[in-house]
Amino acid sequence: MREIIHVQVGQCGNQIGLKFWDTISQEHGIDHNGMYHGTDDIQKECLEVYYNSSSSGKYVPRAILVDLEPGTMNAVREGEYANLFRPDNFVFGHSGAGNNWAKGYYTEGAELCDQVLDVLRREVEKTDSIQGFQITHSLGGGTGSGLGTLLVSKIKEEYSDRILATFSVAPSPKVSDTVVEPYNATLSLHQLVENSDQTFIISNDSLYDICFNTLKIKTPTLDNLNSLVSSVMSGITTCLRFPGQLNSDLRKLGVNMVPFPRLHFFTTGYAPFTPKGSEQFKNYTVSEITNGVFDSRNMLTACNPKNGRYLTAAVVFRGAMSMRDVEEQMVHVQTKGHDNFVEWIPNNVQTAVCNIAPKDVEMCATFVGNSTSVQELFHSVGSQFSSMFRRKAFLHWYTGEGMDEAEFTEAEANIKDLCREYQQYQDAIVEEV
Ligand SMILES: Nc1nc2c(ncn2[C@@H]2O[C@H](COP(=O)(O)OP(=O)(O)OP(=O)(O)O)[C@@H](O)[C@H]2O)c(=O)[nH]1
Ligand SMILES: [Mg+2]
Repeated sequence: MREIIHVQVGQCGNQIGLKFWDTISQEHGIDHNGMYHGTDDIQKECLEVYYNSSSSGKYVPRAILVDLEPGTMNAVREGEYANLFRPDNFVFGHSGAGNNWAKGYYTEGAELCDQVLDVLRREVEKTDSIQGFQITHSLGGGTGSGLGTLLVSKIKEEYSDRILATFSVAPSPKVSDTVVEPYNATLSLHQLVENSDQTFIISNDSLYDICFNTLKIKTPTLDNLNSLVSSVMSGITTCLRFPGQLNSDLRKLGVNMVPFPRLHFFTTGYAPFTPKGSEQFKNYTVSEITNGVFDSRNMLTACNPKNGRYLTAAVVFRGAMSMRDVEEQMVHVQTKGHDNFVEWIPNNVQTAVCNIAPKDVEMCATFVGNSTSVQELFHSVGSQFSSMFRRKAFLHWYTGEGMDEAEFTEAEANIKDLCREYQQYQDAIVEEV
């Protein structure tokens, strides 16, 4: 079996990680204690990808839960999933990283890192033929961003032939009021450019807007935002968890989605989003779902795909629907928006259909795009970074942890280069041969 080991780091990483396990456990018929009560054998077929099975019949997530403070872990241990996770896989410190990337990467986090890697190696030993790792974290805090990206680089070093994917939550002033988030996010992105193979970017800005504008939630909570994240994570991992053809492992997804190694930052999207209470009035068609998933209002990444071009994209449909219907609709959206796709990568949109719908919806689609418009998000974080860095504001918190100012300069330059690369491919046209 092609196993995946999941690592959730920091408060945000743990919250969205927990929601992910909640969602996929329900989809696979696994209860809070790890016991299978499914109704369809198909739920069981690929369980080993994300779960270890024990001789007692219990399914245990291949998950490691990490934080520099004990609070988040205690919440898990006292919550409804207290018995699901392996107790040895909770790794935590006591001090926190206080929103400081340098504490996560260089000092407090570096001290905890070996302990996490020990647990990780033990999990790897339990696998038969591991395909890779996935990490959930935020980019704006100290632990998930600092220790999270330290783990990314260590894992990449030790398991260089395996795929490393991250689900990375980008900060938004609407959701948080911590001033140094652009520093933490830029320093993290600098690491992810080099060491991650695939990064699914989820912006708190977009999550907030979807909750507020589309779902009509007046004061969205983190829990509301995280439900959207788990729908998308469940959608993206569908083909890894259920038998099927397309992108059925992380490597295939990477081969199809990443035309140049540094350009592995994916925008994500989902459809349908239905306000609570109006579900019973909706009867979606494949056409609505397909149009929805390409609509910029349904994107969970803070950039407008209309301002860029797709190098590649993939859509995973779920539910009972005809493949032919899906194919027709996909051709239709691509023809209609053909300027939005680079023409020098033929057939750059992949489609998968999984007949098993998620819980509570009859059909849905999840979108993954490698869009040059993602540079908008990098520009936005980068310009906030630069305006503070120019005046060396808050820098002492980082240099106080032993960090060199040069690393700030390098991170800033790397993100600017990345934007230039995206722009170059956005402008590229087919050349006559
Ligand atoms: N979507 C979402 N974002 C969150 C959540 N919790 C925190 N964030 C965002 O994550 C960033 C802060 O990072 P945290 O994950 O809280 O920080 P941490 O990794 O625990 O690091 P420190 O607490 O600084 O040691 C901010 O941008 C928050 O808006 C969550 O549950 N969901
Ligand atoms: Mg924290």
